[in-house]
Amino acid sequence: MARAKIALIGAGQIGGTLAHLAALKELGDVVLFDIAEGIPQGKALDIAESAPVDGFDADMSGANDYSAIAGADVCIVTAGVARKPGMSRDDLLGINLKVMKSVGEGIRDNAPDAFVICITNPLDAMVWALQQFSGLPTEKVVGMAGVLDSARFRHFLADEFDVSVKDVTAFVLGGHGDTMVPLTRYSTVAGIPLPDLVDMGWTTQDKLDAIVQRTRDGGAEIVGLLKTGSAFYAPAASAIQMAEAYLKDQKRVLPAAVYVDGAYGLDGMYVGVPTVIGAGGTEKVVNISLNEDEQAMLDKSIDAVKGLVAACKEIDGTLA
Ligand code: A3D
Repeated sequence: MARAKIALIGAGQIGGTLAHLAALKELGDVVLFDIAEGIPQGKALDIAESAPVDGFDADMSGANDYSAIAGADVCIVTAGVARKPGMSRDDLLGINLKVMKSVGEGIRDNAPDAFVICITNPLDAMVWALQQFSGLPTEKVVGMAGVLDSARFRHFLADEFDVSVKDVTAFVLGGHGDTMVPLTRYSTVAGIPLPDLVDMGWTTQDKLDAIVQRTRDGGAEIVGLLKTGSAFYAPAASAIQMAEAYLKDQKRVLPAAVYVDGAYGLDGMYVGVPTVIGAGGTEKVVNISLNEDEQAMLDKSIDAVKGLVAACKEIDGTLA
């Protein structure tokens, strides 16, 4: 069987890391695409030259023309600009919306059967715009945020409890932003929910609240340290997990920005919820029951995403 083809739209910090991870995991042949001349070609060649050392078989190429992504099975989109200190994700909206238009059209014309994973911020609005501009089915266009946000939550929890990250599961709902909803009730250490661990004296409610806030601010913490850009290792690892779930029909249950129509009382919008990812794309939305507080936090997050989508429509009148 022919190898899968993975197109990476945007060959910046995340794009380069995605290419390296996809190659190391032998997920398929990789095409890096960018408007910057030489960058995708240079990164592709550099990674190809590591293949004899690491021992992977994957063709690596770079391009500045959309024809190079023809027939891609997966497209991962990081094209656009990233945050600098002092900027919110929402500050990126105007610039990145224009980028989503050209990327969406490029995918529509060259890789209409692909599973598309958007990473560009502000995530929930950009994945919506990308689906609109590309015209691909909603179950084939998804946003990466929840895997990263819950990975950050898991890392902080494992640190606090001094246990393996492998035994910590975490649940994050809502938009990718300051209003995201880390759900402690559905987050566990080896199946034991976090509120029970507070009762067992493993941690305190105050410490847990601080970890929840640190998770919400996780992106800004990295931006503050790096100063010249935003996180890229963990975002890339998270998107690769989603791409692998699709390519290998793993039916992974992962939090992601998916088009929700019906569940959670929503009538057609992109927001972060748990979803099953397999060969059909986002095959199912997992509709969990929320208590009053959780529902209120989710509603606030949904309102923030709706505000961003409305801003997109104001900027680009062709968006319905
Ligand atoms: P960066 O290293 O700047 O790479 C972006 C690349 O996009 C650059 O190489 C640009 O040349 C390229 N580009 C710009 N315009 C176009 C275009 N029209 N067509 C093709 N390529 C273009 O950024 P990065 O890789 O660090 O981050 C990429 C995006 O991911 C940013 O919008 C970040 O805010 C976002 N991001 C999202 C998360 C989430 O969890 C959702 C996390 C981290 C970063």
